[in-house]
Amino acid sequence: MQCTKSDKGDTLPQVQLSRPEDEVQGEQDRLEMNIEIGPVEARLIRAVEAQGAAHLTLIDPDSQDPLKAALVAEAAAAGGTDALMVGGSVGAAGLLLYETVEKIKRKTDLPVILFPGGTTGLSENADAVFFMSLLNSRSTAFIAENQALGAPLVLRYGLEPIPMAYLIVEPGGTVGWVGDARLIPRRKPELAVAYALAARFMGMRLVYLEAGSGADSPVPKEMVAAVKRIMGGGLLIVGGGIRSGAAAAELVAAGADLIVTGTAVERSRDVTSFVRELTDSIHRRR
Ligand code: 1GP
Repeated sequence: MQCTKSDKGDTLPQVQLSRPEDEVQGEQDRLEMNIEIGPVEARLIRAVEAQGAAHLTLIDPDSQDPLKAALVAEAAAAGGTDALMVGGSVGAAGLLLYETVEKIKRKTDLPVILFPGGTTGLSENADAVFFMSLLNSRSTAFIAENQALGAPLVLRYGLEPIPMAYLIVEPGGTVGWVGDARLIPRRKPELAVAYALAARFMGMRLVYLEAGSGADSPVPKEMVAAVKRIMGGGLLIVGGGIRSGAAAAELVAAGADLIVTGTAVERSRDVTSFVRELTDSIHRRR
């Protein structure tokens, strides 16, 4: 560490504020690239185009140890899931998150997309991040502040940001409580449409309708259909409480492009068969 004299003449440690030029240039290059659709988002789009819909397996690092998480990911990949999401509302952070991603990446080549609850949900060894704003939160922290604090890390880590509106529908579960969401009533699809339209006008390419992990029932299909009508070329993600191929197929028939399942996959005794049931039910159903 270099030392320098202060005005008062004593010797102070000098903090290295500048970073190597090649690192900064790397960030500049990524900044140019990230303005457009990146490789992971492009892969999701291609999967939806080719199969009619795609499936994402959500792994919460807080639900099992990293090795078990990696085995679930490997089994889900064998069942035909299209990508992996890693994150959770509580405890999906730090070393546990890093090791979970690390072990998953050793077991599968599928893209790993972070699903963060805040800046601590970022990990540099993932491929991409759902860079999302919880538009129906009462708290500006979940709409814009966590995003502002996390954006420089996303750039530094080289994660692909996938711009997404996150909308929480009744009952909302843990994430609804943690995210201080003004839950969209299940019988008010027009409110979900209004938020989704606002998201599109703000340039977000994806909209996620979330009923909350472990919800008794998924987002109503009438709401999915109403939102799909205004999505244009954007992708509509639906998750929360989806427990069977039949439920997933109904949502895809209503307009969901991407189906997320977490709890049911993690609890399944035969992850590969269960994910195969889900993927067989949604692929080429439209
Ligand atoms: C939660 O939508 C996801 O964020 C997945 O929900 O755990 O109910 O599958 P489940």
